[in-house]
Amino acid sequence: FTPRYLADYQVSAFTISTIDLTFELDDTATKVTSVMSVKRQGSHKQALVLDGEHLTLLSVKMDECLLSADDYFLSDTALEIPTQADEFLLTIVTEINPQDNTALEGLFKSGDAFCTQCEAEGFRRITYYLDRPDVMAVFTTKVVAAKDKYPYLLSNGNKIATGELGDGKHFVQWHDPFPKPSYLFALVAGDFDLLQDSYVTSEGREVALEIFVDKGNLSKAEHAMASLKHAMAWDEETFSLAYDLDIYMIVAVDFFNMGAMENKGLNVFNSKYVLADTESATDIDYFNIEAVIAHEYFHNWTGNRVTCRDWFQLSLKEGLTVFRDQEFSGDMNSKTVARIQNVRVLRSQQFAEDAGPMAHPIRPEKVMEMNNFYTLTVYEKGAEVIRMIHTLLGGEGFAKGMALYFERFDGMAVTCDDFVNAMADASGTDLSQFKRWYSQSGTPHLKVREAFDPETSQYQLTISQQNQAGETFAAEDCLHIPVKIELIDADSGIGQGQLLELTGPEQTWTFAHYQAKPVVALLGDFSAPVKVDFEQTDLALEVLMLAARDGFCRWDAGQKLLCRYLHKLVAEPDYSLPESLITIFSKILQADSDPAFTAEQLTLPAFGEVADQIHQVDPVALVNAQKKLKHFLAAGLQQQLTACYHNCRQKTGLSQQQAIGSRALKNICLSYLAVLPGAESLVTDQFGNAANMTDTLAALNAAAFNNLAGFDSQMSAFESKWHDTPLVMDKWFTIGASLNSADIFERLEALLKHPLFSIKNPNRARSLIGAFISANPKYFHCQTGRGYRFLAEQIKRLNEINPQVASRLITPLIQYKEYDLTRQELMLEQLKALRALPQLSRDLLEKLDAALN
Ligand code: B3K
Ligand code: ZN
Repeated sequence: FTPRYLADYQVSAFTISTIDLTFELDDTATKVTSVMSVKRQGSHKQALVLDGEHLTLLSVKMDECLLSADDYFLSDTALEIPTQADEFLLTIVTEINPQDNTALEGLFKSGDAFCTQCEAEGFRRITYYLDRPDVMAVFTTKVVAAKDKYPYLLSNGNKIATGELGDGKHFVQWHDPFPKPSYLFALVAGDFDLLQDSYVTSEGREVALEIFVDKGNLSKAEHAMASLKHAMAWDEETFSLAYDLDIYMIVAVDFFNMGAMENKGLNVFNSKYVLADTESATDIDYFNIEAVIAHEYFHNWTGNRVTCRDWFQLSLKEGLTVFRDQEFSGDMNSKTVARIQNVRVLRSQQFAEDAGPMAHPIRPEKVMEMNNFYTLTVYEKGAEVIRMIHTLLGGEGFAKGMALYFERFDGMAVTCDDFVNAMADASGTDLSQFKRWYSQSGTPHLKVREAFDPETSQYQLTISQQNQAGETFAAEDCLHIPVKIELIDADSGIGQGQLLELTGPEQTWTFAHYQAKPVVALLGDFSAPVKVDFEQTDLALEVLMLAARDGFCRWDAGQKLLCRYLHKLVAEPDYSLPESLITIFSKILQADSDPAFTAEQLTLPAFGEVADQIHQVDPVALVNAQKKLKHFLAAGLQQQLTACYHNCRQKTGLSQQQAIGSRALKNICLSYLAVLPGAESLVTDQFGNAANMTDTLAALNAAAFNNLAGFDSQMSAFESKWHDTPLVMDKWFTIGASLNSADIFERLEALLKHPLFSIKNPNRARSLIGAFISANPKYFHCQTGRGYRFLAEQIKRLNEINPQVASRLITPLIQYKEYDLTRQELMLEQLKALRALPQLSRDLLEKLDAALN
């Protein structure tokens, strides 16, 4: 396996303008015939080298001439055809085995259905091709299969022919008029229930909307359909982008490596992001479905109409599309709460990635396995970079930039630079320094100082920028950082907002006419993906928690206060927490805020977020600190939490949005109350009377977290009720794996042997293994190293079954440097053992080498 470098990019030696595919579907021997018009690009005499993996080559024909094995070179990864011809028709027949394809890349079976996943480099597992995003062809696809088992045969674009064949077989042929890279190709065949609707675009095009789900799940697709229509309207209103084909299809499948895939006109989705009803899905599931449906839809313009020149440019489509889906979610729900969720993901996961051995810029420079770069950095930090452009240019300037981007590049495969240039040119803003964000890795720090002079009534704010190691950036490395601030007058409590642009190593801003030192709210709306080193007093943070106009800053001040005491408790487990914490959170509970927002304020910072802030943290000391803080707040606020809990429970006549907020607040109250002695009955009562999955899971989680006596019987009741509903059983496995109980390892073994567990199903594997490593830090990090051994064993199994899933799950091990030396050694032991495995996948190899070198 050799790495590839961005610096080595070269235009493809050949291009393909049309491809005509025929699939004769069969579980173990699907025959794929591909007829391509190939053309040499530029004046050179290089051979044609097509990518191909896990393929059986049946025949190759150039124009009318059948090639013999002497006419080409075949390897495990390529088919090389030496030729002098400049333009020819190439016909290739391959055979593939979808049934044995447990990696779920290329053509595979999900239950009884056939489906594909081609991004990033899966098309080469279907046929020999120039499998790179800058080769864009017009696809025509004919699918042939048995009619009784596969009544629906789908591919990209518009249906152009159907027909009956002998032997009970039928065919459907599709044509996609938009030239596209192979990663956007899709095929689905199966028997489904179909939810149909339609949408008339702002351009007057009537679009058929079709969602295909497993039989019996039709009513669970309504929310996805509504979300799709909202997304279509939002993109027309916000960016004047309308849909461009006559049909938009979504298929939900149970076996899928990630969330969903934006194939042109035929999205394939993990059923987790399609299916929902209130009985079986939580409020968070509903939110996520809306977001992912929108994300894939938005890709039709940002990704499909304008795509990436090469995979190093992945953030061109992903950072931008995540930014778009975040804005959409903010408009459809509470903007502040949605923003808080984004920041939690960054701080609890992306910061750790950026500090770990796989740290990379949002535009990586070196890649061994592309699937390893669908990361929080490329997606979430990438979205933050786009958001900063939006902040610097303003909404209108940004919209102009988008318009120019499509005017220049529609139908092309381009780079991140092309995007930023369009933004700069359309708005007349110099973004040359800003572009450094695309090459920078590691989370930057802002070091902040303030000074107040009562004589002159001047307040001064000094901000310097530093790299991850705490060194001030050299002038030539300085980033262009938008810093939104708000100065709150100490007397009136009134705030003044402003946007500062930090471009040098250190800058000072002076503000006049302050009678007393104002309190500064920094990084409003989290205006840059940075860490802030700024020692504000508890008192200042309390002022911000109540008075900052910026909702993010109100929330953030509370989180900062809580982090401060978590740090103290980690250093000194007997530290006695101040009553002032109770006073301020009591005020938060009394404040007349949006309940969803109050719930966020009451939520303690995540384990991963605090772990990232403490050098070589003892993870169990952190778990204990979290527990102690939770207890302290629960005991001090018991009366208010109880009143708030019952108040939320009794509320009636709420809108859907209000009901969601009220449930969030109720359930955070429950999570506090459940840590107190005698809370058992509250949890049991909620479990017994819950009218929706959000409340059921909140009760079960409280029981698991506190290892309450009723846990096992509740879990059995839940299992009997839901054992036929896979997505709900995923939740059951997740809760089972997060139980706070010393016999957890025996329980994990039992869960692995449960008849419904299958490591071949990514959702199921993640729901058990992924949940244990992220939701059960106390036992995952236990001193004996058993948690690490458990994970390493599962990764070893997955290495051969599904390298992509294995590679995601290894994350906490490769980030071993976050933890104390004892844990580091235990984790290293597992990493070394994994590195020694025979048949190590490219995915794991890349990460293990990064971690061990
Ligand atoms: N583009 C896909 C992700 C493909 C992942 C390949 N390993 C989904 C998305 O970002 O919309
Ligand atoms: Zn995407």
